[in-house]
Amino acid sequence: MNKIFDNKQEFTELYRDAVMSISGKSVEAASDLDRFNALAKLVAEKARTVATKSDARATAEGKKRVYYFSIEFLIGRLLDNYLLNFGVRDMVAEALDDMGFDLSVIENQEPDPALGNGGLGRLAACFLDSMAAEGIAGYGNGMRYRYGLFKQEIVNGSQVEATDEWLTHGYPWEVRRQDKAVTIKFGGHVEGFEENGRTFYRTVDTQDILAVPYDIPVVGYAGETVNKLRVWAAEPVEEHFDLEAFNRGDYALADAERAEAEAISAILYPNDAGEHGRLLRLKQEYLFVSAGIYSLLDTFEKEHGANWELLPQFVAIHTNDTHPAMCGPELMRILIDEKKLEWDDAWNIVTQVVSYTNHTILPEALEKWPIGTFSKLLPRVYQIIDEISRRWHESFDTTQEGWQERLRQTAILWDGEIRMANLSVICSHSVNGVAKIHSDIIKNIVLKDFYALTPEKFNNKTNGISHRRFFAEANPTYAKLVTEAIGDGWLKDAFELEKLKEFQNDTEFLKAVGASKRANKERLAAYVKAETGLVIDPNTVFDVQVKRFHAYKRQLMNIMKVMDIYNRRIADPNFHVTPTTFIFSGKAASSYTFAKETIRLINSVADVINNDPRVNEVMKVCFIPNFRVSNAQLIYPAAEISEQISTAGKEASGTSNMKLMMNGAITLGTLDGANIEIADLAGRENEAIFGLTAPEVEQLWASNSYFAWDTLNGDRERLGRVMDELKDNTFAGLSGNFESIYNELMNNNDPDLVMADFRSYVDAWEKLTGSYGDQETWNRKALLNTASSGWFSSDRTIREYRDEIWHA
Ligand code: RUG
Repeated sequence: MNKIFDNKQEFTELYRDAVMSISGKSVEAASDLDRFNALAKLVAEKARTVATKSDARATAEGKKRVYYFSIEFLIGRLLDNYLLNFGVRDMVAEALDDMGFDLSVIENQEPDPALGNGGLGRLAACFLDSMAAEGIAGYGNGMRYRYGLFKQEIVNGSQVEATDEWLTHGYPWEVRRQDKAVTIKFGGHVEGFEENGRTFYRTVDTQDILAVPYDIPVVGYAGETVNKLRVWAAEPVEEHFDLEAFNRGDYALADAERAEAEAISAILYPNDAGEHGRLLRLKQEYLFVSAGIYSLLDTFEKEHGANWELLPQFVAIHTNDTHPAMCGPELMRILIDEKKLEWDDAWNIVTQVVSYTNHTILPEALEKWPIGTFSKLLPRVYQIIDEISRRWHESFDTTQEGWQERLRQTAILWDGEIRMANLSVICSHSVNGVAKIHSDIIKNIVLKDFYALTPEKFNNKTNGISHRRFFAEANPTYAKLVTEAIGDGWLKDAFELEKLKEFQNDTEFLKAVGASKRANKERLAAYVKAETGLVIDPNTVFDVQVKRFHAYKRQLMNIMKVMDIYNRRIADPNFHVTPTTFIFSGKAASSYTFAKETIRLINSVADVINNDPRVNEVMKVCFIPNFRVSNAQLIYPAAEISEQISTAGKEASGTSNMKLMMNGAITLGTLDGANIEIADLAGRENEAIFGLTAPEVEQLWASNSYFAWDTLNGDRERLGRVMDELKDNTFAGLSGNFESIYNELMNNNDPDLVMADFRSYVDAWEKLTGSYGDQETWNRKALLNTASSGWFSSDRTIREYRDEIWHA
């Protein structure tokens, strides 16, 4: 363990100085924010010192460097994590306590940067953590959005979006690297020129933007390796402040150029409904791709000279989904136009360096760009894509039967659009899905024509999570219990959690597991009370569904279950309900009406149920606003039921399922995404599996044999009642009825099979909660979930990427 402070005394002296230097005050007189900034600055400085050594070691050892390109990095708060990874968390807490301060209060001052939407962005952050823990020279490359994903407020039950101003008080972890800024060229036109008898191309009359990097240290567990996350901000190349306009009082015009440039990195995922927003998104994608590639080539050239043929030996570029799909064409452009390589040599390099992860099979989430928009913004990149596409067509063996259909499916340019997933596959040497079932669906359905052509490219890498952040850090009471039982080796090697199986029949240990869950429930209840005013009872089952809102994730089915149980209890006060708190949290995209209506429905049902004394003893509904990494770390440890109820075949993997499993929640889920692997590892008997399977769903649609109306008519009493209540004012008190949800289901034949799975879901829930009374058995299941969860550490996932994709 590379401890950054030798002892309490050394830390205390350094810390007092740090507070004085940033605030000009003694630690006693400073504010909590000052105390946080000083501590973060101190740790960041130490981290940067280690980073310099890690970097020098990578150079000396000729290590291959891995660049993880992602438009999202949902890193969460860093201070606690870095104290833990440097092995000084307890010592720092004690030293602060001696000075009269509480570490957790100081940590709560840290902004929680929302530089991502959900699973994809958090996965990228977990991967950074694990790359550093595994000693890989691995770097994140992304965007520094001035405003992260919106802050969610709930007003009259509805989601209202507010700006996420995470940089207001500065961000002590980042360092601006003006010296590494890169000029990015947009627009203009391509012209050819002759040099040594060869024709080369360049883009002229461009609008240039400066991409300025900010580096954030990534501290690996044990503190031996510190890597970095480099995020790019857009700025004007030169200041063109219009003094005349300013003196006229036209301030906006005076600084118009800066505003225009900065807009590119202003916000995560600008609303892509209109052409304007989409164009901004495309600019973002190109900016972080181009700047990232220039930056990594610069490092390569310093280490290995202009020996570009060595690039595959020393560099891996991983593209997280299709947002960085331009990595292939942009690297081609630079190698051909600027490094003067021949096409075939450049292509050989690119296709050995670039790899791609697919995260979704939903057609609407597979990116496509209109050729017109794209070629105007990036004319030379478009030419390269066009040439890749031409050569792809040429490579087809037209004597083979069915080649036309195969070409149609795999084409890059089609119907006036650029298909970014196809581009990614063609430019990559490896294509992976994120759970076994998802990788199989990719191979057999979504990308089956590519799979037929190059089966060797395709592989599975089931997702993972940082067990240190989401277990050790988030759940200190349980983690302490585990360490007392099996030692702390599991922090490094999560497979050691397996040793907990020895305690499955130890009554006292199981009681302690239950007690730790209880403490976490109390902690969450206090948070909920402070945030929303709602009082929830830690004696009830905490049933949790926390994730982005999306129709296929079926939060709707969950709240319909709550409505059904409510109806039955009201009809019959003797109907047994295991006292439960139904907890929801998550954001809906600002333009996604159905998802926003589902949030409004949950809050409206909550309003009725929470104020109905007839059911209050046995049920409460709780919506926790503004789901983000920091409150997720409070929610997962308190959960007893993990709701993973997506329509089978639609959730690529899911990762909250893993975090909840690790924290001892029992999965109530469909056989979808990584739920399947969870059930296999922990044993079906320790989860509650229900519903249609992916092949059954496929068969249902293929045979045209599902009729939502028939399902409704077959269950008028319960399902019919719930559906009627969407329109009959039962839950309209807060802000009206829910016709749009009703219509979406009934007019579109229940596209996510909510009604088809409704009864088996409610039955499974009743059976599961019915067993809650036997606490020993319940706690044993919880323990076996934790004990089986080591495989879901992102350390394991990263080792697979390292060995099978990056060869680093
Ligand atoms: O929806 C998927 C999740 O199933 C998955 O666990 C996560 C990480 O692999 O990625 C999510 N995802 C997919 N986020 N964005 C997309 C499509 O761009």
